[in-house]
Amino acid sequence: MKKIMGMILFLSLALTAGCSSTPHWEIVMKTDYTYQQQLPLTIEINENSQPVEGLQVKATLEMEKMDHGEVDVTFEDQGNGQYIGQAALPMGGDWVAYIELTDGKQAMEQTQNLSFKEE
Ligand SMILES: [Cu+2]
Repeated sequence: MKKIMGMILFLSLALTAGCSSTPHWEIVMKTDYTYQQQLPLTIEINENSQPVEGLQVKATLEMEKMDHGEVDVTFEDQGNGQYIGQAALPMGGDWVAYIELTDGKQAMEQTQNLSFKEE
């Protein structure tokens, strides 16, 4: 049994190593906002708990249940792993952000649900 577990562990490590072209950037993002027409979105990016600077970060936002087309947001590197992008949304509610990160060599995508409460 121990041998099998060791084998499974080895295989999963091999699989993880196999996709080494995928960077291990971890996105921490504020997901709840109070709606405003112009709203700064913040993203924090870490790798092994260390902030990652110098990435190109952009996101495409779509509303979950209504068609408002796509809203593109380009994030600016604020240093220390912090990125801020200005979103101009036609309305609040539930939106989905398709986030793309790249350092010019490696790239990563992540989907994030965002909520904008209208008051
Ligand atoms: Cu809508």
